Parts: sequence; C-alpha cells; structure tokens
Amino acid sequence: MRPMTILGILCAILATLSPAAAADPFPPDDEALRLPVAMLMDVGLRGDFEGIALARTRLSTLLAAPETGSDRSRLARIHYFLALADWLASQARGYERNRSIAMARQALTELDRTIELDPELAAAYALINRSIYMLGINGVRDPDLRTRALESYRKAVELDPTDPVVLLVDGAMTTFTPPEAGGGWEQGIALVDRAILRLARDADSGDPYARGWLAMAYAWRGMAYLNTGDVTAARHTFEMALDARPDYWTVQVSLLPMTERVEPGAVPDVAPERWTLLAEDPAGDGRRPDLPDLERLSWFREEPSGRLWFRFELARPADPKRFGVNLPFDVDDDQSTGMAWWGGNTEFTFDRLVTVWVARESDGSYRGTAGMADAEGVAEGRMLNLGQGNVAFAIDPDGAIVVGFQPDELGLGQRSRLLGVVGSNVDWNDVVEDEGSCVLDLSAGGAGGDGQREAIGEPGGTP
Ligand SMILES: [Ca+2]
Ligand SMILES: [Ca+2]
Repeated sequence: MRPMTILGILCAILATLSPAAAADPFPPDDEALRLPVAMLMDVGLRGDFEGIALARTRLSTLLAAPETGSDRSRLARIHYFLALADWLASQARGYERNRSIAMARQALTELDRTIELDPELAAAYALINRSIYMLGINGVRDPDLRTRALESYRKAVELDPTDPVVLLVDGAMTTFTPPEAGGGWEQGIALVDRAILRLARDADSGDPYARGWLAMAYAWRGMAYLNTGDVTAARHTFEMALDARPDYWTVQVSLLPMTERVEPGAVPDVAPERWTLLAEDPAGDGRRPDLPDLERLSWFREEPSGRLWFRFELARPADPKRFGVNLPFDVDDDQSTGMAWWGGNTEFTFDRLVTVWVARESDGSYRGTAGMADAEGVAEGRMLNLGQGNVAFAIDPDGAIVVGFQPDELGLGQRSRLLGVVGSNVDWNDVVEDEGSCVLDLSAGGAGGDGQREAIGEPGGTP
C-alpha cells in the first residue's frame, strides 16, 4: 500500500471518529459562506434587525449560485444559516411580539428544509428546539410544538452530542430538568462549559460562527448563574461575553445591568388595615413551585409624599436571596396601544413598567435591576430607561414583597390598568390578573385607608 493511500484511510477513520467535524454547519473551507456568515453573526449579536435582513439576502443568493448547484449538503447549510438569521431576528432590538413570532416560525420553515436536505445536521435540530422556545416566550402555546421541541432536542443529542450548539441546548434543557431526573444548574452549566471549550478553540482560529456562538454561550452561562443567585459569577461571565463580542447588545443593555448594585431604599411601616386590596389570585397557579406564588395584591398611598406602594402577598414567604416583581401599567387606559406583556396574561398591553429583579449578596447588599421603563425602552431591552434607583423595595415581616415609587415619575394619571407579577431575579412565575387587568383609581382613595376600600379595585373589570 502506498503511503498516500494509508494517509487517506487514516483520514477517513479519523473523520468517522469525529462526527462533529463531519456535521459542522460551518465548514472552514467554504469561502463563499464565510463572508455572509461573518456578517450575520456580527449584525445578529448587535441585534440589528435590518442588518440581519441584509445578511439573510446575501445568504439566500448562494442558494442559486453556480458553485452551489445541486450540492445538497451545501444547500442544507445555507438553509440552516437562513434559519439562524431568522432566529436572531426573532430576538433583535425593537422587539415586537408579532414580529418575533413571525421570525421564529420562518426559522422553523427554513429548518424543515435543512433537515429535508441533510437529516444528519445536529445543529439544525438544536435550533428547532430554540425556535420553538422563542415561540413559547412569546406566549404561543401548542402541545404539538412542545412535543416537537423535545423530540428535536433528543434527536440533536443522538446525532452529535459534541456539537457546541447541541451542547448549549443540552445545557439549557438540563438546567430545567429536575435533579431527580438528572438535571439541575450544575449539570447544565457543565454542558455549557464544554460548548465554550470547543467554541473558544474554533474562535481562536478565526471562525466567525464559533466566535458568535462563544459570546452567546457565555451569555447563557451567565443567565444560569443569575438563576442560581450567584450574581458575582454571572457578572464575570457576562464580561467574558463582551470580551468575545464587545457589541453584544443583549449583554450590554439587558444582562450586565441585572448584576449592578442596587439600593433598596426605605419602605414605610404600613398598618395592615391601611392597604387597599386590588386583586386576589389562586394559590398554586405559578409556573414553578419553588418560585413566588401570588395571592393578593394591595396598594397604599403615602402622604404627604404621594408615594405609591404595592404589596405582593405570597402563598409562602418570599426568599430574600432572590426575588422579582413587575408592575406593567396601561397608563392611557387603551389596550390597543403599548407592548404585549410576556409574563403570563399575554393579552395585556402595557406602556410603562416598574421592575424589581434582585438577588441578595452574602453581605446583605442587593444586585439586580430596580427602576422604571416605558414600552419603547423595554423593546430595546432597556428596563430602566425612565430611571433607576427610584423604586424602593423590601420583604416585610410577613414575607410579602413591597415596592414603592412616585407615580409622577412613571407618568401615572388618576386611573390606570395594571398587572402584578412575581418571580425570581430572572424570570416571572405568577401574575394577577390571569385574564383582564386590575384597575387602579388614585382619586378613589387609598391614602388614609378610612373606609375607602370598597371604592377601589375592580379585578378584571371593564370601565
Ligand atoms: Ca397565585
Ligand atoms: Ca395567577
């Protein structure tokens, strides 16, 4: 046997031993694909919706390029990158729910085409899982899609458990699997770390696809740390994401601010009878049993400051280590304007948002996000564009979460609609009202608490 042939056989054996190399959606030798993919990762992480559309157009011209011809493997990869463009577009700046749903659905169409052409491309199945997850975030509830998300995840792991995108999805799925079924944060983070090792190596050799995913992998790992309440580790990891991609907008604008030091401010002692009940919510209807479950939402107006306080009574006392509340307000009392609320009761639209998402450090200080935004700010991922440090928060002796702010700073008029939302420092878990909305009428009372209770609060009511 001549040496060249031996070498050929060795290469063939090595190739079969390394399924990831065979199934990498971004073959390093495909120069025509390199430029539009580099552009896509660039604009994608900047959250530039128009830029993504442009990169997509460039990619789609390759479908009909003479060098592509009827090369099914190459066609499959082009469709994969078109799907990746759509998936990135579904979470780009200027978020709007219908746009996000349309983009995630378009990604699924492209992925169907991808696996039709190459049923072995593991990353495509991983992206199917993530695209359905995006639909879920947008409030699309479909049992068939949920089944498909699970099947795609399993298929991806079966085809290539070492593909970095598959490892990331595996990490995300494992994180949300109960410990008794082999899941948990540590297991999830370990899988993400394996993805990071692979991606860092490829990124170092100049692979733009790996460099983009490396930044996303750091962001995912940081999110996992946020979920565990280890905000210091989260912050460190988000900084690594920015090292990989300094213009990674989600990290810059939304994630890193979730690790900032926040001052809780002073919360007054309010006698129980002075709170005015706004709405009640069933116990046990939260998404997860380990996170806050809302039972009653009440309010109180402090005089003479005019400060407005809300009290979130929970089925179990709040965990001071990590908790979160939101108050999405419809300040113009017009449900046809504003942004669709994402955290349960997705029919409700808001135009102002109060946010407190915090984790308590071992020294008693808080890190997280506490402040106000309008719908335009939230669509840009800016949860504090109307101010930060202007929302006070505390857990009272009964384990209820209390937040307060100046209604003028939020642009509240005499009458507004709102929801009360509770969860962790990262994620929502329960909402009141589950349908419709609460009505807050400041003119009707709540200041002195003298016999004004019956005048307030028409849970779910219409004017
Ligand atoms: Ca509840
Ligand atoms: Ca509820």
